[in-house]
Amino acid sequence: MTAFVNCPTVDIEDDRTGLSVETLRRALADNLFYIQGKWPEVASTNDFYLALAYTVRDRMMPRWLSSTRTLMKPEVRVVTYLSAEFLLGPHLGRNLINLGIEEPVKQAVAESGLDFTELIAQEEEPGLGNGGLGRLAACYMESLASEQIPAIGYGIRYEFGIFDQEIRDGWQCEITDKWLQYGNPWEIPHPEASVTVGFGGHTEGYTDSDGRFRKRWIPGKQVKGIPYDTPIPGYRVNTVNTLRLWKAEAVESFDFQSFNVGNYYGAVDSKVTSENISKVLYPNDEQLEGKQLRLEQQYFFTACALQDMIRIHLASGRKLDSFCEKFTAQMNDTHPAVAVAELMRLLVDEHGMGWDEAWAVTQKTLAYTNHTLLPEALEKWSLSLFGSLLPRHLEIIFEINQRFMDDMRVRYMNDPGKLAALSLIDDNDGGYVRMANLASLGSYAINGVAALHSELVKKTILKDFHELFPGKIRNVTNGVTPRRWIALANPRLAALYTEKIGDGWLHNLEEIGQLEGYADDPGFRAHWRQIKRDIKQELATYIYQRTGIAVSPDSMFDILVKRIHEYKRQHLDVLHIITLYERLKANPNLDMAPRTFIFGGKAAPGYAMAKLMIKFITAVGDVINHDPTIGDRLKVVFLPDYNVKFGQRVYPAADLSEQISTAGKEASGTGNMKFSMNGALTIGTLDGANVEIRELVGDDNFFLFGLTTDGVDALKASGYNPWDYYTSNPQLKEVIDLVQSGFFAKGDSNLFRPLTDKLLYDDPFMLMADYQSYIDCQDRIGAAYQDQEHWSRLSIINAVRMGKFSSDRAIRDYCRDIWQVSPAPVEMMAYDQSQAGLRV
Ligand code: 26Q
Repeated sequence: MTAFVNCPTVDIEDDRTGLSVETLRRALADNLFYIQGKWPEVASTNDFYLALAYTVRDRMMPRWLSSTRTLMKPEVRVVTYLSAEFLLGPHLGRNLINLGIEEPVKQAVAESGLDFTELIAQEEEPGLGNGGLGRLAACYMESLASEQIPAIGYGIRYEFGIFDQEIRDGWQCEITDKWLQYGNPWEIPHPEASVTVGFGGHTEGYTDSDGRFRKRWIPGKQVKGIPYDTPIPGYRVNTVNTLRLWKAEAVESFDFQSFNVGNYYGAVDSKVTSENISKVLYPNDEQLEGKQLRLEQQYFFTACALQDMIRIHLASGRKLDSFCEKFTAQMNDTHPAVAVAELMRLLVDEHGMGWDEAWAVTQKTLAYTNHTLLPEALEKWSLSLFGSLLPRHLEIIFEINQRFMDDMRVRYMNDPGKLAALSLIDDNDGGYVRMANLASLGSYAINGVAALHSELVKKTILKDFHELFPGKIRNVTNGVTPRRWIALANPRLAALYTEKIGDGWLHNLEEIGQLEGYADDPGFRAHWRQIKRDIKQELATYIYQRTGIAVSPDSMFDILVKRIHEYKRQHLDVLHIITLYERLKANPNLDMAPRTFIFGGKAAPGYAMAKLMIKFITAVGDVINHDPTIGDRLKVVFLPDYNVKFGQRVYPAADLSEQISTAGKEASGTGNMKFSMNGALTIGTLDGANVEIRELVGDDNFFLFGLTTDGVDALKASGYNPWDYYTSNPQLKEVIDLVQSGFFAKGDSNLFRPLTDKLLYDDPFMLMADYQSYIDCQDRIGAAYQDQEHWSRLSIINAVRMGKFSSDRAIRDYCRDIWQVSPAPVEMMAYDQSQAGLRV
């Protein structure tokens, strides 16, 4: 078992680490009995799943603890990833692959009379994220471990993650995600490592024993942060990094003072308030104005993380002036940007460091990743809310800003426009703290997430910072982990790759490029098609079970899965569907490639237009799917509750990947990479990472349509009028008219009026302008699909050119261009059982 060569504890068939089928079988039985406390006869599937999970977790332990010891060594540099979201997906399958123990475990499960697939399916995924940003954090944690980079992920252990979605009468309903209700075997709480975080109160000045004037913060309330650690094993290496998520609890279970005066309920109330902080994940695209709890969450996990890092650093015997040598902390968007003020406060107020030195340390520790250009998504907090919750931090931010503005006044000769743009404070409407400006100033590096996006960051939202600090804004194009998105999601494709070129591609995805020659091999193409056909059949079965809609695996699977948002333009896809429908109605004998349109994604609960878009998709589907003249030629499916687990089923089944955002709006996209890696061709705009995907697969292999970012800007500048497109394009007019007639709404011509009105009279995302180009492109795709040999060729070339989009490459880019950190292979430290229980 190559995976464990360095691990002294596993040469023997220890019951907790042994890997023979017999030992694994016994361990499974023991865990069921001793941990679940169940006889097999009465155990549920979940009990067996938990027993299996503990069996696997035990086998990670020696490496996990050795990795933690490695990270504590004073000379080892550590990356910390600060993120409000980690959208992990199920652990079990990934852990088996990365530890290299899938085969014996499968066998042990079978010999125990259990169904492996059923146990895998039992795992409730931790949905601790909204979408791309959270999933990126999860891919990066996995690649950091696989690249043997010592790293800690810091975030929040939400009790309720992203809501579960149900579709009732075509509308989205939100159900609380109770992911912890049947237990979480992957986490280990460490109450002994708890920290305390303050909120509210006031600040006061004092003179310290050296006669220096100092400030201190007297918080109005305190909350305890308890770390829950989850192991993240790298692929076939000893490194097992830690994801440390914080749960909020009251400092004391009861406020005894209130209790003693007879206010029992009041006392419990304050406990409840503290625990609210880690209760629920906020959906994005919600109006944030005045959401105090969200700011509390951000400060909570950031403060916990920084205290933890300082503890680790001091424990290794070093001083805080070298903190930035030990750690680099990556801020995943501005959600942890209060770290700039908190690190200053810890260094200056708590540890007595001088301001200038503390600022230098802070600026050398933090780095910031931007994920959006949408102006409405840029975080800002009103001074009144910020000041009441974090009074000392607001003072620190004012101080940072004052010094910064003083410098800028010298540089820009009082150019008020420049100063206003750079300032950390927005002076409108009572004043706001601008989190992107705070993060940009307090960091040593800023990066965008795709080449185009990084250029746009420099040209738009951070233009003035770019001019001031040339070279500070870099690009690191996103990536996704091939272990989850190929090996786990698409085992048939993985087996084909390994059969042809060995399994090195799992470490180094660029190796799949060697397969390109097979695109010309008819036998290989047939095999490729067969794999896709089998997976489509499986998805068809699943669709039927979930929705009762029968779809044909011989139709083209045309898939759009991602959060529902106007800029992502799911409704443009629907306009195409209606166009095809009208064509078929007008000409029932039309020769066209049959298509199954599959949608998935959640809408923010407060985003009415996004929810209407879901209803629009389902309503159009209801009509078309039940129209007997259409048959298998068009089917429209909205699959409820799109999540990571479900993503693993759909990416491998796609023929066509829809990446159709308005140019300049999608920072990168990562679904585009997952589809392409699994052999789907892309229809897309020149947006986000689509640009780089197209560069690699070549113009002939990518179905491009729509305006470019420059085209969008120019059209807007020239006075964009969507109505003109409606009146001048008969096909488009017919489509919109049909929607407006109430045809898809049982005659209710008002239901979709907000949607069509917005397109006709405002259309900020320019669907009307891109419609014809989209339809023409889809027609080319339909024709290309009719020639299956040709399509397979394109599909193969497309997939094997995706090497660049491994998150391993992205992590190596971060290590080299930003973090200045190198791999630190973990040396296994012996766990001597004969000494266990002895204090040494
Ligand atoms: C902010 C404040 C308050 C409440 C919620 C939020 C919030 C939460 C999540 C704001 C934004 C998000 C998520 C953003 C996101 O997922 N962005 C995506 O990031 C991906 C990874 O870089 C990119 O590929 C996508 O293009 C980008 O949309």
